Amino acid sequence: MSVLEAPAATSVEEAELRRDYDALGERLARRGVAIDAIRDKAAAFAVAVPSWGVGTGGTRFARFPGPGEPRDIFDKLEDCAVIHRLTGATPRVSLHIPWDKADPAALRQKAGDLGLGFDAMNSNTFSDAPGQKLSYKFGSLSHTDPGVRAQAVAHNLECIALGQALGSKALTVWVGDGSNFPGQSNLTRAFERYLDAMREIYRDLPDDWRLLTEHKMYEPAFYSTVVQDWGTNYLIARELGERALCLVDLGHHAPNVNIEMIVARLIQFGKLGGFHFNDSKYGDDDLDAGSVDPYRLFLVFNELVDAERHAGPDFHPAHMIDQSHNVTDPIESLMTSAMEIQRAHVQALLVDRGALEGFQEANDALMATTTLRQAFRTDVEPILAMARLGKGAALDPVLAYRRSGYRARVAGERPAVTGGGGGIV
Ligand SMILES: [Mn+2]
Repeated sequence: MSVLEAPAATSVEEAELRRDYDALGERLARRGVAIDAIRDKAAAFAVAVPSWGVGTGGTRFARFPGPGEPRDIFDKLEDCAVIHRLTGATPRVSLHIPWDKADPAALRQKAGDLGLGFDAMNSNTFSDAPGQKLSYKFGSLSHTDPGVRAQAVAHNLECIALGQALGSKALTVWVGDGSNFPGQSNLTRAFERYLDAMREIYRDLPDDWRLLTEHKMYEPAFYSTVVQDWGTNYLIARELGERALCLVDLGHHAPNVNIEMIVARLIQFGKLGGFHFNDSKYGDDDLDAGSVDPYRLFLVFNELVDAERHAGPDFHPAHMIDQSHNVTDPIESLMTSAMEIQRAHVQALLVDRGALEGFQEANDALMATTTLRQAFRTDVEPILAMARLGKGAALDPVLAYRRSGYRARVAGERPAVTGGGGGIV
């Protein structure tokens, strides 16, 4: 088994970090912020890693696998463990079925040995599994054929059963259902069929589970999708019941859509279930979180931190990464993204909420937006590094990973793979 331990910080590194941290602490104290409390929240922050993210994703055109690609879910869990050991921020893995289907006892054993747990289960009715009786070519939960719908429902129930054996507490459902031509599908009937199928799944959802539905405006269907936007997603959650919540994948919106406002609306009506974090420039690009527009990521967390002040104990939206890595080492991208998400959270914690509310009440637009930017501009790296130090993670995870030689080692153990499917969801 390939396990990587985070290298201990040298005394020089630790002393330098302490000086940076103290200097930042002094600045924050002048703003009335106690840095240790922020560090503790940073240390408690967690985001789940997608099992499909540790392999090279590829695009619709090609896939260029790197060395040491994981061969199966057990290799994937080892790579996920590296990410968590070095960042201290990713204790759980989100599985995709049937890609990760395996004996639950073996999965539990492996994850336990690696110090990992399982996050939301993801079903797959957007592609045909080998040996599958009926095809999802023309849809799954909304298909015109009741036999296909029944097969898709049964698959989701199978995901729940496996998740229960693994200690998961949520099922995420994303369907590629939709149409490519005007007139191809009756928009109302398709949504009715989808809702009826989802009701069957929801009926069998364990009492302590959440059902997360994920909207996406286009692709693979390019004219219409059945669950195309947050409004439809909200309708689904409202129709199904209180344990049905909306999942927001940052890449599943039209360019320039105000995602933080969608987040605020879903929070206000108790239907925000969680996130698939990534970044994009044009569409569902699945780029690394915070790599293109870190300010947007910060603005999403600004809504979450604001909501936490008023929310009850049930407010704990799921944090998951959903990216596709084409030109980087997936482990490096996932570590970097986990830290960028953590950074956005910490920056949002630094917003002077009292001052912001005062400026909003007084209609002082300039000072209100300046208050947000003051928090966003704060270099919180010493806080993140100190949180990692306290957890025995690496001060500089990417540097530690490169020095470890992990990729070269697993490349020797895992035969090179060619081609293969994507995993862009
Ligand atoms: Mn997603």
